[in-house]
Amino acid sequence: MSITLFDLTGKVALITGATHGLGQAMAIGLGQAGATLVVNGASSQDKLNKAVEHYKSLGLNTYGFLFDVTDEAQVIKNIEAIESEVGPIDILVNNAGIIKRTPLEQMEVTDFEEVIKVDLVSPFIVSKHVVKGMISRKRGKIINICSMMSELGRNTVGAYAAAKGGLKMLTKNMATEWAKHNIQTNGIGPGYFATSQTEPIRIDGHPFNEFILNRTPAAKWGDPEDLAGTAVFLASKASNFVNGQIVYVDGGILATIGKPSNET
Ligand code: GCO
Repeated sequence: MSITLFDLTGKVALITGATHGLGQAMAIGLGQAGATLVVNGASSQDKLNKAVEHYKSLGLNTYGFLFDVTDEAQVIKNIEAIESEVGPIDILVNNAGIIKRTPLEQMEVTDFEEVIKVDLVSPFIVSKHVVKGMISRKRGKIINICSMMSELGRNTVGAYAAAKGGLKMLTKNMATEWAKHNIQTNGIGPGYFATSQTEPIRIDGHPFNEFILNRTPAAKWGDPEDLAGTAVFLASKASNFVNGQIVYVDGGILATIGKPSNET
């Protein structure tokens, strides 16, 4: 098999929320496959600058753009700037997301709405404005970062599950509407990974840590690097006839009903 199937040389990849965590791990994978990286952050210029420096220290051609992915005016302005300063966006990874862990009956409506806005509405906003160029060029790759919560519920993450379940279906609809333009839209559903987002529920001795180690057939938390290969696959020629699929990188969680805690 020709390795050029996975070669991203000459491609421009925009990854939202890529200053740390899974977004950063996927961006590094895309960069190491040859893509020019455009990394987005929303919270601080300093954090974004540090991230861009880290990417560059790895020898990756990287640009940083600070904008709020939920603000359509900022999205329009920055996509125009990216396409004029860096080049047409070939690959879009909608990774930016937040989570709020609160029992539904105690959750403020404003908090619920904020999770939906960042995790579900922003992928729509960014994709709507990136896809215009992809349609005109008759090619593009869109990757939406879903979750185990695209398929399963869990106590206290109801807003996040609603958003990520919606993102799974939005991915299928993007695929439905845009495949005729040679644009492939798919999702990645990470399992439980060792990141800052999961730190509060991963510390040694936390009941959830034990639960996940038991619930995951691979019996470990994922390493963010474990996501890079799937991101490269879905961003490359190797997936040119793959559309509307959510690839779960979960150590086997969705494959199993689980086992009693005293069973090895
Ligand atoms: C949680 C976790 C999850 C994971 C991931 C699973 O509180 O259950 O943070 O949301 O981060 O989304 O796919």
